[in-house]
Amino acid sequence: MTQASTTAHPELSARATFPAGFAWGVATAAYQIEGAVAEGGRGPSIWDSFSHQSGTTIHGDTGDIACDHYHRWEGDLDLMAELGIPSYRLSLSWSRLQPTGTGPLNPEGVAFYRNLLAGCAARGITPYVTLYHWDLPQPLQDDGGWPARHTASRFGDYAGLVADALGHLAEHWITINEPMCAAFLGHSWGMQAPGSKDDRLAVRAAHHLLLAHGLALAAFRERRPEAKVGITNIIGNLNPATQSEADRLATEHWDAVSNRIFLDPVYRGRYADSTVAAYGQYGLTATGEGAGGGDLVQPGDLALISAPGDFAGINHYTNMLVAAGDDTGTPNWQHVRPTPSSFGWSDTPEALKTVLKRVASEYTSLPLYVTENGITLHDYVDPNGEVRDTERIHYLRGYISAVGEAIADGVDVRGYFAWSFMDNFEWAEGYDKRFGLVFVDYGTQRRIPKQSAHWYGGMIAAQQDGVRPARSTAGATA
Ligand code: IFM
Repeated sequence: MTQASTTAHPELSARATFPAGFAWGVATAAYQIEGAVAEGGRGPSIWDSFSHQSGTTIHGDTGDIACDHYHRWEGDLDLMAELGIPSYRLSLSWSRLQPTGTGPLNPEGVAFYRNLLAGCAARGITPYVTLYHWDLPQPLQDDGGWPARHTASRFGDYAGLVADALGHLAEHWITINEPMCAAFLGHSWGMQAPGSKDDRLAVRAAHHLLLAHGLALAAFRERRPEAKVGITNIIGNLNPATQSEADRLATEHWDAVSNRIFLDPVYRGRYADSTVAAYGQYGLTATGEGAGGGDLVQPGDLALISAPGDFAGINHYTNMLVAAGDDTGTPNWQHVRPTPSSFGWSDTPEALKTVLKRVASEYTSLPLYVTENGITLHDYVDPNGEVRDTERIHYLRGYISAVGEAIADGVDVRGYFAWSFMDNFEWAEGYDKRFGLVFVDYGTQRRIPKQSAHWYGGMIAAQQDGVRPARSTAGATA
């Protein structure tokens, strides 16, 4: 690990410390910001199809225009640089790069991302690139989607082509963002694309998303051995609602099917017994080796999935209390109160510290990156033209302090990416939820940095240079 910085920010915990070279950034994802869904040779993705079906998103919102980043990316990168944000996690749209999910890459798509990544470099911004953030090309969905094993192979092929075409433009590559959401929110809960409600499909999708990670990692190792590659998982902090045995078991179950199902295969090379107990009925086995294997987990899969990566990406938002459910066996959970967020999610930074310590002590000694963390609020532009999101500043101060304290306690965390750079299309919640540090007036596409954006830029400057924030952050200490 690199040497610890001695610089502290007056508004962070006095115990917080960050290593020199710590990556301070913001994050976005292609479908949430790009728009231009029918331009540049892009093909349809499952999110185009899903969001255009009636009743799937709030107000029928779609990502057709989103933040129009496809046309405004230069201004967006300029703003990022002006705010003093040195690292940017973005995702590539698979269907922009490979419109049908097979065959050669689309030259216009390659040019777009080449310019974007070169544009980052020109502004001194370090890109962290995600290969898959939920926008599967629709033709691959028509051919079975993630529940079909061959989709993982298609992803491995795509990753290899991307490594060849763009691999030299970024050092850090994230294979898959939050397989939990892609598998379960998309195939079991029906609230995200493709919208199925079938646990069997979700479990199959989960395994194939992990296999896709393994294949993409192998493709990068072969073609870009210098690249640093990892997967990003969303990890919630779970505690039993009461001391009862039933609530303890419900918490263990929820952990098995939301956290461990993705952590154990990648970092321990097998599915946990508790996960197999829950999903064996859908064909999930611990390793796929030996007797009793089915067609889902096959010999060799876990070796690919658990091949050593270079870092572990962690997205964290939720801190939940889990209670035993009814006789269907489905646990009940609720977010720890109070919940200032407009999603009902809590502002409880200790939870992130707990998650970081858990991953470091139970799963991996790889460097950790917090690849997403943030809060959605009812932000608005006030009569002075400002967006005073003091709750977001409070949230960031707490969570960033928690990361710094985890580092002080010995956890090797190398970066923190606020979700999100700007307000964007929040999936089924459409434009109703605002996670950005920058406010987007969707009607005019005007960008207005919120107070939190200035606070974050000032905090980064102080970490890097020992300089206190130049701009007043009224309300920041409220
Ligand atoms: O907006 C999403 C992002 O795409 C994935 N992680 C959670 C964020 C907030 O819901």
